[in-house]
Amino acid sequence: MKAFKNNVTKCRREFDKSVLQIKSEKSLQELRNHYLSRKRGQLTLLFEDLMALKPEQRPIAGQMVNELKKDIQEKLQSLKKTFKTEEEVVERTDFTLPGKVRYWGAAHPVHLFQAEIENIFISMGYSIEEGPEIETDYYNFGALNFPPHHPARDDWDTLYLKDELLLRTHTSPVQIRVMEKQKPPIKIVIPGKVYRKETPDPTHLPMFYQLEGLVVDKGITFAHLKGTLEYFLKTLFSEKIKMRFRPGFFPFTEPSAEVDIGCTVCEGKDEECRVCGGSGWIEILGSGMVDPQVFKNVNIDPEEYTGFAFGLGIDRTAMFAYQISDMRFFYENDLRFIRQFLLK
Ligand code: FA5
Repeated sequence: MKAFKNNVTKCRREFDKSVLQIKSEKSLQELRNHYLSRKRGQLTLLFEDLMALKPEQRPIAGQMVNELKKDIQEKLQSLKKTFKTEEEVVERTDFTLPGKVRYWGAAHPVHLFQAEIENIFISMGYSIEEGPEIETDYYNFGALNFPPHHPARDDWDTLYLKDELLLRTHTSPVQIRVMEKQKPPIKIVIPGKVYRKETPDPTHLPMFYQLEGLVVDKGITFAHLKGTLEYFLKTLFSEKIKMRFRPGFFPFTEPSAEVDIGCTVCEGKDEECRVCGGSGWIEILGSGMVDPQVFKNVNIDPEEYTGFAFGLGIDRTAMFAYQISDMRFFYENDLRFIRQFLLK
């Protein structure tokens, strides 16, 4: 009986020592198995030993083991609760903390601006067309009245691909594609990306957006071109916008004109303005009356029909509308810059 009593005391001491080492739920479970497992647990062994005692000793011995078992169970139970509370602390939501801000993807400012421009033309009865960014020499130049080796081709710093293919340098080739399959009356705008071998600076990019306009019908004159662009720019900017038509040259329009607006960045007050170069004016589009040769190239009779066309730089116009001093900001992917437009 004495040896049995010693075993119970030893078992209790060892348990008390082990319990202090417990740091995780896993080690708690291991400790439970070590003492309480039905098969080889320490208490099961003690109960087996008890059976070897004399019958009159067994009740006292049984009481000792049961007490030990109860103590062990209680300690394990309270330990388990501490782990639970720690876990719950981690899981509980603290509603006083500031929330996590999740940003949704959104349209790019240049695309938002493009949509604004499109809507003005849609309200004037125009429809929208698109064309490929990889073009043939014929559509980008030939059909637009640029003879081979003509010096005018040098003005378009072209990125050539292989064979007759190139990255379109303007949206004008889509004029040809539309006139080939559609007979007048035609009243369309063509937005899209264009590419030029240019070094980026505040007003030039190697990839930028243009919006082409084309109107072909009987009796279309330069007055229609002028009135349309004036209405468009006043709607886009304001009634007060300063604009001027300047003689220009494009092989596919005759006569041709470039359109400038008053510099919205310095308002003509800064002689060293990096945007207008101190002139107070900035060019935003090229335009003109469709050259009769272009009509002949697409089998439209120039004696019967006349038309006007224009090509507007979308990024460049956006820059002035938003009074941004450098067009490159649009493509630097700085969210602090981009998000300002989403809040508009
Ligand atoms: C053209 O591209 C002609 N296709 C426009 C045209 C269409 C004339 C129809 C007549 C009839 P230009 O190269 O000037 O023209 O470009 C037109 C506009 O694109 C410019 O006024 C400017 O707003 C914009 N632009 C030109 N080059 C760049 C550039 N590197 N970066 C950003 N915008 C540019």
